[in-house]
Amino acid sequence: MAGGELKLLGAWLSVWVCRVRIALHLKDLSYDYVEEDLENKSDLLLASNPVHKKVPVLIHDSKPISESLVIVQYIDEAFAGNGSPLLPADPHERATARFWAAYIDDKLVAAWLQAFRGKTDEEKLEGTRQLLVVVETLEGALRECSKGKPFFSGDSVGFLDVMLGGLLSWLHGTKALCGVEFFDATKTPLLLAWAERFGALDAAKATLPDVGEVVEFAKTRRAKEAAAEAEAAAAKN
Ligand SMILES: N[C@@H](CCC(=O)N[C@@H](CS)C(=O)NCC(=O)O)C(=O)O
Ligand SMILES: *[C@@H]1O[C@H](CO)[C@@H](O)[C@H](O)[C@H]1NC(C)=O
Repeated sequence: MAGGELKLLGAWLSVWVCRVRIALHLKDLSYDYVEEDLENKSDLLLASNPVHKKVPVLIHDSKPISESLVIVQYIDEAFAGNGSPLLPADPHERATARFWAAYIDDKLVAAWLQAFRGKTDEEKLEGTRQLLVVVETLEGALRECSKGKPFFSGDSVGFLDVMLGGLLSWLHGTKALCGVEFFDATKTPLLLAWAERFGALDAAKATLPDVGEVVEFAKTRRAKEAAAEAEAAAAKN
């Protein structure tokens, strides 16, 4: 088992940071958590992730690792002796898990953001339409990956569960923020049951932010952005 000091640079609202915290919890690893002010980033963050300047960054024995997808795989490899592996052993199953993780990062996030902050009502509507397609596609992915078991990875939580699970508080806020339910008993019963099961895990309860706080934060930020845009438009005239 690899040892060493672990420090995580994060932000409480970040779904990407949540992924890493969930993985660290599942592997029973203790770490120093540093909350970053994203409006005023620390020198450590700027030096550790000079390319993107984003959280999460995991620093293991002074060596930084960035990008949630990369970090979670790193944790799985560097601490292989802790708990059960997150990624499956079979190369094709590993590839499938990574494929769906990329789908979540590309398609799900793009549709969600468009539904949340499209510039016009039409743009938002198109976002919610895309979101519904994404959710049904993910329902199919869960059906295929889980093969009737409780998680994407089967009997226990794995890589893809962590990848989607990190987003859980925000996904529960979808109705309040985007106007459509993400988890729907009729359309996506498997995902709905998965979300309940995942949310009940210690690793989720200990790491995921409160849904109400996330929704409040997002609404406030959206209102501030709208006010700034209106001000900029008024200044032009
Ligand atoms: N693809 C990255 C996304 C990370 C990301 O977008 N982090 C946001 C916080 S939610 C951030 O640090 N933003 C600061 C900025 O863009 O200046 C990952 O998976 O880790
Ligand atoms: C930015 O952070 C530094 C130290 O991390 C602090 O001294 C400074 O007051 C902060 N500035 C603002 C505007 O919050």
